[in-house]
Amino acid sequence: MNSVSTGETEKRPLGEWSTVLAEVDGDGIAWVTLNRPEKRNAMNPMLNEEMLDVLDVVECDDSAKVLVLTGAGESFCAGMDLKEYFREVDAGGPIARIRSRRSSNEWQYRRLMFFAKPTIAMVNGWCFGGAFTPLVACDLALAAEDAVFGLSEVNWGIPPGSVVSRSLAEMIPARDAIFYIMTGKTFTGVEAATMRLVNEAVPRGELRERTTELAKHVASMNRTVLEAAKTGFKRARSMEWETSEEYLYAKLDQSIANDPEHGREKGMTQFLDDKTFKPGLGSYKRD
Ligand code: ACO
Ligand code: V55
Repeated sequence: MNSVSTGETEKRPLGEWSTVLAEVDGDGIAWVTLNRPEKRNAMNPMLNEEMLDVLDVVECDDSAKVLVLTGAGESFCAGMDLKEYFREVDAGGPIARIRSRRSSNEWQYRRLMFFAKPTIAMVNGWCFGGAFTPLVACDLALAAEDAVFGLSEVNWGIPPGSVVSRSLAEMIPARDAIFYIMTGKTFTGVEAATMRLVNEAVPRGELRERTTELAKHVASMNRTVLEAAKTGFKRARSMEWETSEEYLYAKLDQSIANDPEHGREKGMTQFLDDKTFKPGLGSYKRD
């Protein structure tokens, strides 16, 4: 998978980074490509620092409606960089480790999980260890059928650290999670879809096209509502029922108040008065 245009609309760079490629296309899709193919896109401290900046730029750029996270070459992401993130940071002492962990965790789940725009992970190949965190943090995920996943930490003499195991617990059944965490065995994109780690697995040759189709769909939707809907779901998961009711109603009212498109009002008018739209047959007509 490379980032060269394949019949899609023209892409504009969002900035210049040494380990990440970020471009936005004419459909409002921000393609964020982890770009260390010679190291299988392993996450080193430089990539972690740069991703913080990339996420800021994509979040603030008005032309970007949806973020797609993928990897250059044959790999999605080979996890943490064993040399630069573990060995070299260890040599730098305890403060170096704290700072390095901070930028890593900051982008991989804190920023990505509650990103202000919809996010899609496009798992084009290898996905190991630390890569599960940004994968789970993305709202949606598609994988190549032959992509290979693994919690390889046990092979390196460590249990999964950071929020890797927590991320798995959020997304897949405990039986599957514990099996792969304890054995370090690999599984394919097809198996990842079966255990619902990804929404769908598609043949490698169709992955970009299918992702573009899904990304265009969410890019065309009401952004205020999507942000409220996803944040509502992700935050309410860990709340008491009573608190979640209160909170989700607050999100609903906030969404109505903040929606410059007045989607609710428009939809109601189109259904109740004009009788020009039925939700089961498509979305309401925007201006
Ligand atoms: N950290 C550092 N370097 C890596 C990593 C990594 N996680 N993964 C790959 N590389 C480097 C290799 O050392 C090699 O570097 P070199 O060319 O300087 O020797 C280069 O990337 C290419 O890797 P190969 O192994 O030659 O590529 P291949 O296509 O044969 O295999 C694969 C790819 C399967 C991803 C293999 O590299 C691999 O198993 N990597 C380790 C994956 C892993 O266990 N990650 C989890 C780390 S622990 C954690 O994330 C918490
Ligand atoms: C992992 C990831 C980390 C880390 C230690 O198992 C282990 C993965 C994202 O950072 O600091």
